[in-house]
Amino acid sequence: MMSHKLLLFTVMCISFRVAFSKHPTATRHYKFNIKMQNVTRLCQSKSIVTVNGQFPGPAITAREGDRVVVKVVNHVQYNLTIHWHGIRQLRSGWADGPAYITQCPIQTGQSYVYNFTIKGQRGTLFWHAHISWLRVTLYGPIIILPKRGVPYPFPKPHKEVPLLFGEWWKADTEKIINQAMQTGSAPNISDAYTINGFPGPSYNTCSAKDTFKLKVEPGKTYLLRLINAALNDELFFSVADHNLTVVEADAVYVKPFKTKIVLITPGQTTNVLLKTKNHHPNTTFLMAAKAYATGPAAFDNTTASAILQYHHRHHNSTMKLNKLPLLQPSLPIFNDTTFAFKFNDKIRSLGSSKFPSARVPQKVDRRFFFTVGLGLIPCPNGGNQTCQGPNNTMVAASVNNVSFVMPNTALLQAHFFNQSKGVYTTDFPANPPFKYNYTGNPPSNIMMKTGTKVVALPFNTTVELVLQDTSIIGAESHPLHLHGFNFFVLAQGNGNFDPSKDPARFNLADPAERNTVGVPSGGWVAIRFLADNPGVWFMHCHLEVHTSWGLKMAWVVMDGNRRNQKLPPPPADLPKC
Ligand SMILES: *[C@@H]1O[C@H](CO)[C@@H](O)[C@H](O)[C@H]1NC(C)=O
Ligand SMILES: *[C@@H]1O[C@H](CO)[C@@H](O)[C@H](O)[C@H]1NC(C)=O
Ligand SMILES: *[C@@H]1O[C@H](CO)[C@@H](O)[C@H](O)[C@H]1NC(C)=O
Ligand SMILES: *[C@@H]1O[C@H](CO)[C@@H](O)[C@H](O)[C@H]1NC(C)=O
Ligand SMILES: *[C@@H]1O[C@H](CO)[C@@H](O)[C@H](O)[C@H]1NC(C)=O
Ligand SMILES: *[C@@H]1O[C@H](CO)[C@@H](O)[C@H](O)[C@H]1NC(C)=O
Ligand SMILES: *[C@@H]1O[C@H](CO)[C@@H](O)[C@H](O)[C@H]1NC(C)=O
Ligand SMILES: *[C@@H]1O[C@H](CO)[C@@H](O)[C@H](O)[C@H]1NC(C)=O
Ligand SMILES: *[C@@H]1O[C@H](CO)[C@@H](O)[C@H](O)[C@H]1NC(C)=O
Ligand SMILES: *[C@@H]1O[C@H](CO)[C@@H](O)[C@H](O)[C@H]1NC(C)=O
Ligand SMILES: *[C@@H]1O[C@H](CO)[C@@H](O)[C@H](O)[C@H]1NC(C)=O
Ligand SMILES: *[C@@H]1O[C@H](CO)[C@@H](O)[C@H](O)[C@H]1NC(C)=O
Ligand SMILES: [Cu+2]
Repeated sequence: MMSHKLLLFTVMCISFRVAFSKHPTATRHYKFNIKMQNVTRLCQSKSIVTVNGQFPGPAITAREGDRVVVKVVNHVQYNLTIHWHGIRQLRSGWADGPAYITQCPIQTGQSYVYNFTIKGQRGTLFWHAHISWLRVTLYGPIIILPKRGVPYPFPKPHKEVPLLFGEWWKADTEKIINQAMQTGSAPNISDAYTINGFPGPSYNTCSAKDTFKLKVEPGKTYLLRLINAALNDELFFSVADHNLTVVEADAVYVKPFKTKIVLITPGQTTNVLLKTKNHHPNTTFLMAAKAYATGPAAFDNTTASAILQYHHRHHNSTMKLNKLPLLQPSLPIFNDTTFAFKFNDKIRSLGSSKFPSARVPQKVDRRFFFTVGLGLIPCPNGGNQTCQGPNNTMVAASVNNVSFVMPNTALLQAHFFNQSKGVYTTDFPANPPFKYNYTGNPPSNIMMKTGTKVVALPFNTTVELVLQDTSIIGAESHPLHLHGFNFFVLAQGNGNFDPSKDPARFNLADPAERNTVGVPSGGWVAIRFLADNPGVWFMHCHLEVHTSWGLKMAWVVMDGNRRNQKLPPPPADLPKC
C-alpha cells in the first residue's frame, strides 16, 4: 500500500514536472505608483518623479514566455506613459507606451494596466517613461531569463548585476525642455552622469558618498547588464584593469568578444561578462562612463564612476580599504568615431543551434532611404515669438526633411477606429525630397517641413531601410530606435550611401539583431526588418533632445488576413485624450 502511494506520488511529480516544463509560463504582476520623492545628489536635495519612491526604478523580472501585467497609477502633476523598451509587443501595441503614438497619456489620478507577453526574447531590456523628458528619472531594468531549463550560451555567472547609466540635472528637466522649445535653442546640458543613480567621486565633495559600489569575490564571473538610460548622450564604459566579454546586445545573444571599452547609446542594452582576478589585488578599481559626443552643441563632459571592490574577508586592520590605491580606466577621446565604427562592427548574432542564426529577410519588398539630422523650422505661433535660431527660426530635427508634429490623440486609436483623417497622413516620403551631398557642405535652404506623416505597410512586408546622417548643422551620431521589431544591421559606412556599391557589403549571414542602432556621425547604416506585427510603431532618435525637435516618425503595419495576424481591440482602461 505504502509503496503504491509512493509510486503514485513519484509519477505525479514527474508528470507535473513534464507539464510544467511544457508550459513553464507565469504571469508577473507589478504595481507602479508614480510619485514624487526627494533625493540628494551633488550636495543638493531635489524632488524627482519615481516609481514607488525608488530611483532607479524597480526591476521587472520574467522568463521568456511569461505574461507581464503592470498597473501604473499616476499620483503626480504630470501626464505619463511607460514604455517597455525593446519588448516586441506582438499584437499588443496598446501596451507599448509612447505618448500620442500608441496611447493617450495617463493623467493625474488615473491608472492604466500594461499587459503583454514576452515572446522569443531573453536578455536585458529596460522600461522608461515615454513622454516629454520624464524618463530622466523614470527608468528601470527588464530582465528576461531564458525559459526554465535553458542555459545561457556562456558559463553561468556567479552573480548578475544591472548597471544603469543615467543623466542628472540640478534643475528641473521639464522646465529645461520647455524653455528650449520656447526659445528654439538647445536645452541646457546635464550636470552629471550616474551609475545606478549615483554620480560617483569625480564631481564634488558630496559625490564621494554618492557612489555605487560593486563588491566582488576573486576568481568569479559576473554578468553586468549594462543599460544606457541617459537622455542625450552615448557613453563609453570601462572597468580599470579588467577585460569585458560582450555576450548580448538588446536582448539578443552575440558572438562573444573581448574588449576593454564598451560603447552604448541611449536605448541600447549590453550584457558583458567580467572575470575577477584570481587573487585579492591591493587595489580598488573604478568603473567609469563618459560621453561619446559628435554633434555641434555643447555636451556634458563629466565622468560618472562606480567602484569595483574585492571582498577582503580575512583582512587585517593594517590595510584599510579606503587606503588602497584607486585605479582609473582610460576612455577614448569624446569624438572617437573610429572606435565607434570598430566596436559596432564586432557585434554579430550568435547563431547557435539553441538560438538559431539571424533570420534576415533575404528578399526585400520595400526599400527606403531616410536622411536624419538637424535643420531649422520657422518660429511657431506665426513668428510673433522671438526664436533664437537665425532669422527668427528654431533648431529642429527631421527624417527626410519632415519634422514630426505630435498629434493630439494617439495614432494607434486613430488607425484602429479608421479615424486617421485630421490626425495623420500616409504620405511619409520614401526618399529625401531632393538629392545633395548629405555629409558635405549644407544646401542653401536648410528649412524643413513639419507634419504628422506615417508609412503604411501591408502585413508581413520585408523592409530595407538606409539611414543617412546629414551634416546640415554638423554631422552627428543618432541612435535610432524602432518600436515593435528587432532589425538586422547589414552594414554601416562613412560619407554618403552608394546604392551601386554598398549593398555588396551587406552582411546577410550573422548581422547584429537589435532595436537601437547608432547612425554613424557623417555616415549611414542599412537595416532590414519583417513587418509582422500589426499596429503603429514609433521610430525615433533616442537622444531625447532630438526626439523633442522632431526626429521621429511612425510605421503603420496593417492587419493580416488570418485571425492571429490582427491587432485586438484596445483594453477598456486605455486612457483617453
Ligand atoms: C521634499 O522636500 C520638500 C522641501 O524640503 C518638502 O516640502 C516635501 O514635502 C518633500 N517631499 C517629499 C515627498 O518628501
Ligand atoms: C491580460 O491580457 C490577457 C489576454 O488578453 C487577458 O486574458 C488577461 O485577463 C489580462 N489581464 C489583466 C490583468 O488585464
Ligand atoms: C539654463 O541655463 C541658463 C544659463 O546658465 C540659465 O539662465 C537658465 O535659467 C537655465 N534654464 C533652466 C530651466 O534651468
Ligand atoms: C585583457 O585581454 C588581453 C588580450 O587577450 C590580455 O592581453 C590582457 O592581459 C587582459 N587583461 C586583463 C587585465 O585581464
Ligand atoms: C598587499 O599589501 C600588503 C601590505 O602592503 C602586502 O603585504 C601584500 O603582499 C600585498 N599583496 C599583494 C597581492 O600585492
Ligand atoms: C573635457 O574634459 C577634459 C578633462 O576635464 C578636458 O581635458 C577636455 O578638454 C574637455 N573636452 C571638451 C570637448 O570640453
Ligand atoms: C576630435 O576633437 C579634437 C579636439 O577638439 C579635434 O582636434 C579632432 O579633430 C576631433 N576629431 C574628429 C574626428 O572630429
Ligand atoms: C503678437 O504680438 C503683438 C504685439 O506684441 C500682439 O499685439 C499680438 O496679440 C500678438 N499675437 C499673438 C497671436 O500672440
Ligand atoms: C527670413 O525668413 C523669412 C520668412 O520666414 C523669409 O521671407 C526671409 O527671406 C528670410 N530671410 C533670410 C535672410 O533668410
Ligand atoms: C561630399 O562632401 C564631402 C566633404 O566636403 C567630400 O569629401 C565628398 O567628396 C563629397 N561627396 C560627393 C559625392 O560629392
Ligand atoms: C512572412 O514573410 C516571411 C518572409 O518573407 C515568410 O517566410 C513568411 O512565410 C510570411 N508569413 C506569413 C504569415 O505570410
Ligand atoms: C495631459 O493630457 C491631456 C490629454 O492629451 C491633455 O489634454 C492635457 O493638456 C495634458 N496636460 C498637460 C499638463 O500636459
Ligand atoms: Cu539624434
